[in-house]
Amino acid sequence: MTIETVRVPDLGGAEEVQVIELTVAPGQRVEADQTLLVLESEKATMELPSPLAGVIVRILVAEGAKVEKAGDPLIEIEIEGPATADASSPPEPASAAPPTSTPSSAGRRDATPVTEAKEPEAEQPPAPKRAETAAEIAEPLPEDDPSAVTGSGAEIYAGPYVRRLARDLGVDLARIKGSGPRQRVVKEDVQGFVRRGLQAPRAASGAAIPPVPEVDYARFGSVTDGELSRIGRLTAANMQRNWLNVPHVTQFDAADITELEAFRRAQADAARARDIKLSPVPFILKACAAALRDNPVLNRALSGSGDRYVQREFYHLGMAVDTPGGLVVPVIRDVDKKGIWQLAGEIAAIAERARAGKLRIDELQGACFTVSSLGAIGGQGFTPIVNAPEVAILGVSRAAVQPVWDGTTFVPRTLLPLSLSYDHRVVNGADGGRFLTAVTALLGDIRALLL
Ligand code: CAO
Repeated sequence: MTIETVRVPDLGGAEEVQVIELTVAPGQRVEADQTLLVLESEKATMELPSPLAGVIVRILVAEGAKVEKAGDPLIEIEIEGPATADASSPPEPASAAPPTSTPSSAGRRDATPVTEAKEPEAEQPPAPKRAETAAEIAEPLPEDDPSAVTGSGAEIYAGPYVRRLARDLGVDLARIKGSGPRQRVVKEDVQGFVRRGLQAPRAASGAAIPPVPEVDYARFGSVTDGELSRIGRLTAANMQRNWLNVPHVTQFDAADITELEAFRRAQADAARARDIKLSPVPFILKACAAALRDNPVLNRALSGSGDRYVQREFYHLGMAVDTPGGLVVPVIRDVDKKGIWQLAGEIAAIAERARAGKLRIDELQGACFTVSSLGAIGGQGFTPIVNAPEVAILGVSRAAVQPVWDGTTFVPRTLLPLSLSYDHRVVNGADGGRFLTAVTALLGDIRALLL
């Protein structure tokens, strides 16, 4: 029988160290690396693992006891096999390297820091204002927030330092899910709780936007994580800004493009000769420019203060392009002044440059209105988000042949689903309705585009 003595490890110079939890009892069998007890200093909480498998013989410290110096005995274990040379020897003096979780060549583990914090004075939690406690400032965690807890106070694992910190800040530890071993609440959990509460918008007025809870999806299955592309991050910020600032209305209609499609097909040879692909998109841009001219409200931009507008007298249209890096919206200038072939050529060229990531900044600026065409991809309709300070955007879905009643019988017609979203601060429903009716009429009879 060999008795190993587990001793106080090198604590990296920490002065006040306390045994905050004993996780084993005399007579208990333990495996190598199993946590025997938890030590806590003002800087860190650390688990002390068993160096080898064996049976606990004696525990030489009590929970709450102060640990005086490195090398003091803590627990005796009867181990299977010969003792290791250094298992019972005192660790290096406090000036040596801090504890590490890397097993030594003998398979022995030193104390594992669960949390390593900066000096308390270097990272003080934000001080609560006036008589308010941090807990009063902090928003309650949503019930499905994984960091919210439902256990009673009696089940809370936290050391005296953390309890004191929580008490000083007015934080109820029962509301915090610990990140330490056995869900022990550590100093960083309390600080994070207070920080999140301070950063969260106050809900007192009822107007704040509640934050979306962070979910640990790994609890439910295998996951990987990744970073948004630069364009993806910009798009996310723009979409959120536009979604939050613009009161949206979306109106739906369908243009009968049977004749347009017949005309487009009839241009197949001419398109080949010009080496230009002729899709419905240039016709749609052209119809939008004409409808904007006749419905100038949709060609306005609202001032930041919201009490003035700018009436644009040009017709530069943004065109959403799906690229490998994300969504970009280059601008086709003076659409009203250009013919269908020129527009088709420009659309193809600018979409190609967008996909190659070769757009210039000025090619992304100055749009009055945006067209987002998902027609080549599919779908029957969607609600596009206005690209503020523009006040309207047209979503185009996939055209399909449908039976249409002509007064006597059903006839097959090619219908193009359109959805117009607009900023209801600037555009009234009647304005939107007139604009969309104009677009459908122009696409239904493209001869009107000549007028
Ligand atoms: N209904 C049916 N077919 C359509 C169509 C529609 N509404 N619109 C285009 N098509 C057809 C075209 O005619 C073409 O078919 P043919 O070769 O047989 O003629 C095919 O779809 C491919 O078109 P395309 O995508 O190459 O070219 P396009 O001019 O239609 O569109 C562009 C150009 C840049 C708008 C498009 O490629 C694109 O990137 N769309 C995505 C926009 C987007 O992501 N919007 C969402 C923004 S919000 O998240």
